[in-house]
Amino acid sequence: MIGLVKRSTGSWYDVYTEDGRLLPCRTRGKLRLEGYKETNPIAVGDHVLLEIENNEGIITKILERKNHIQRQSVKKTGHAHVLAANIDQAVLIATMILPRTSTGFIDRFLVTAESYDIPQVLIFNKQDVLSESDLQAQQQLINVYEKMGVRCFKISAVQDDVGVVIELLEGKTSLIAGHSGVGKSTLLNKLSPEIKQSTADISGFSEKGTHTTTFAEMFKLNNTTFVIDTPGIKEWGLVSMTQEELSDNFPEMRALRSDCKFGYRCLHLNEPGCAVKAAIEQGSVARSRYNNYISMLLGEDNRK
Ligand SMILES: Nc1nc2c(ncn2[C@@H]2O[C@H](COP(=O)(O)OP(=O)(O)OP(=O)(O)O)[C@@H](O)[C@H]2O)c(=O)[nH]1
Ligand SMILES: [Mg+2]
Ligand SMILES: [Zn+2]
Repeated sequence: MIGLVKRSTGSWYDVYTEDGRLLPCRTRGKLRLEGYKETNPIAVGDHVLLEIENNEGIITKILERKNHIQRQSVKKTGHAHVLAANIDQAVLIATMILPRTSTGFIDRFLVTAESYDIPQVLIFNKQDVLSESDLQAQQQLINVYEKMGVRCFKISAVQDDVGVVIELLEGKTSLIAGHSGVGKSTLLNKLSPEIKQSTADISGFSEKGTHTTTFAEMFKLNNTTFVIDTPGIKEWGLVSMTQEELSDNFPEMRALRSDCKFGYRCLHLNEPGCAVKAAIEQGSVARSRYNNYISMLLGEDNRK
């Protein structure tokens, strides 16, 4: 029987089965997926083979992944943690305040998803608490990201009808990510009466950085629509890629690469005839994107 991993605690798993059940499962022995070295061999979203014994499943095999998204362990142990497997889109919930999401964090997230060929969406939450100047700063960001083809939405998960989000998720498996306290679980709870994730109260999350959601968990909205709530992420460690690969994961820079005099060897630093540098002067590549690119390239502050 084939199953879909809904939740993993490391020692046991909740798995949706083909015949519509939700079963607690264990593994027998050590399972490894060819070519992976991460801390968690079975991830949320994995398709697995199951044997069923006394209403409990035994996972006997992890089926090949369509894709996965992982981030480097912040402790730099060389380990990577797979956040989820087999996803159709990566949705980042961002907030201008309470807490503030930096463009560095947004860009690291987008670059990572892009490097796995996973389409990205940005949802700016907490519209109800934004001042006039927050709204302006937010609009500038949205202009930057929409121009490069990332869909952006503005919502208040506590006040709005979230129909637009439901539409965006329909028929897909979506990873929902973002800093702790941005409202991931609050939003998901609104999508279905069956989702009852804990959310922090206003005082709870703000300064202390405590995480309310501690495990990634997938929820089924209907037979073809799944969402994955994830624990808040403080820092986003970039997975390793070569210096030349990095700017290819900035779509607006990738589009200019062949116009650079040095082509694929151009790192868009101080090379002559660099089309990216020219585009920044003309305003068609955002300076914030370029600055974040440079900081990732030079490995400065690489985990923010
Ligand atoms: N004002 C306002 N508060 C919101 C909104 N969305 C969520 N909140 C509040 O923000 C706090 C944190 O929300 P959660 O849903 O727990 O945040 P989370 O992203 O799941 O956090 P972690 O599970 O720790 O990663 C709660 O007090 C929510 O009520 C919003 O649109 N506006
Ligand atoms: Mg949460
Ligand atoms: Zn260049």
